[in-house]
Amino acid sequence: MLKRAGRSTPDFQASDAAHHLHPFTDHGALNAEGSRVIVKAEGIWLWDSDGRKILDGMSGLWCVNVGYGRRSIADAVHRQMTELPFYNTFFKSTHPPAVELSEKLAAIAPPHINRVFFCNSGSEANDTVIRMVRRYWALKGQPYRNVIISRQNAYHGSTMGGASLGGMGTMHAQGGLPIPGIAHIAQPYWFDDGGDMDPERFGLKAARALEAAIHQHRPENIAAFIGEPIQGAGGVIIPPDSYWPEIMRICRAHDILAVADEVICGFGRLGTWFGSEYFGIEPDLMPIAKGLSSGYLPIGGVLVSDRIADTLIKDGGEFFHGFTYSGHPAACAAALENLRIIEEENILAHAQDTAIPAFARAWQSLADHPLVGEARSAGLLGALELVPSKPSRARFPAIGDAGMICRDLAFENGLVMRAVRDTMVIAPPLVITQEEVGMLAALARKTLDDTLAVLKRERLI
Ligand code: PXG
Repeated sequence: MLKRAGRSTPDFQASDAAHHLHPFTDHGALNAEGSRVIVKAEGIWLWDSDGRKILDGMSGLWCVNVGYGRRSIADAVHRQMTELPFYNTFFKSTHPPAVELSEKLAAIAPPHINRVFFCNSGSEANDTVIRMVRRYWALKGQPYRNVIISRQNAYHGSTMGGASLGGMGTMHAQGGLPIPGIAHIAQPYWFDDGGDMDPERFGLKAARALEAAIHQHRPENIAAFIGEPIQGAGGVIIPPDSYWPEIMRICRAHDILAVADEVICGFGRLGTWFGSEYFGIEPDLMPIAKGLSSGYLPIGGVLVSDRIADTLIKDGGEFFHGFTYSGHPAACAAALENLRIIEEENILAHAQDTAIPAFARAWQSLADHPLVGEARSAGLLGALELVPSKPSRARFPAIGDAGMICRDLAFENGLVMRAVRDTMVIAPPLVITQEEVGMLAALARKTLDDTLAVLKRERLI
């Protein structure tokens, strides 16, 4: 057993149960089992406090794009902490890491985007989106344009604003959400909602729900549409090709701002710098976080198009918004080194030419498993739909049981794979090698076999 400062796994677990409230956690269930204690990581691999090696198929939480163990990020942060550990970016101040990271982001963003507003997380980025979009329309003399349209089952964070933009019913049911002025339309989830329609026709139908919502809330009141290029936390929902072009056509036809939440899809997840590039769309705002620093330090931001930035700057006066740690020097230094690694190691090319094709083949090979109703992937995002009797797309009667069993067995087998209801999702680091993709697929197949055996034993199938 690996010990840290003389502490054993049960010791960590007892103290964790006594003092630590975890995010998105049923503490009764957690404390009955005890937390898994992760003590170190290298590349795509984690080690727990019992010395078990686990393949991290989730890149931490969809974020460790360049993999673990990057000494040069630690060194860059150390240098920055020694030189200037903190200074704010309010009150006419700035500092080199914030300047250099803004410059770099402007260079990799699409040509119509040249500015960034910094914050500390994806949730704060989306709260910033709400405030910025409404401020923009107020400055344009249309303050009544304040409705933002999002999708059911979207995830945009856990603050009051982020959770309101998100379309998670379970979150809305706690704490009186959503806040006013947010509307939700159906998601482009062909597997669950497509029925007999072919995916491309279904994609158009799902996009046209936006047009219907615009009319329902009256076009003159609509400020923006927000969507993740591919929904991550909702279950790696990959929209049909017809979806995003139609969404953009509708936004432009009604002069509505388009926001692409790039928190998961940004920074190489789909083999391109941004998910917007992957789908060929040009949004007005792009909230970012996660892969911006590969999770080494917390940092987020909103990439702001010239259209919006020019209005805020020229007509705006003061925008009363920001955070103590907006553009934190150490976090900016981590992000800069992370972006340097992505460029100098040609990680996007590795993803496009090697990792993604290998992953796509390996993931697709799981489609023949009796439990798998659909295996889909885009870039290094994948999902498996678990069903009781294929080819029917009907779900298990008790939704979520099969997914939870599969997730726990994956861990036992040494693979982190997440369950969203009965959809297994995966998002390995971009640096995964062909050989490691093979290991991932073998672990996933063994986990599916074990899950099937348990479901049969428990008479759930
Ligand atoms: N937008 C998107 C698209 C996200 O995926 C956020 C915003 C919020 O980011 P912060 O940094 O505030 O957490 C996210 C976060 C899950 C899971 O279980 C997903 C996220 C966060 C926590 C859990 O899949 N995504």
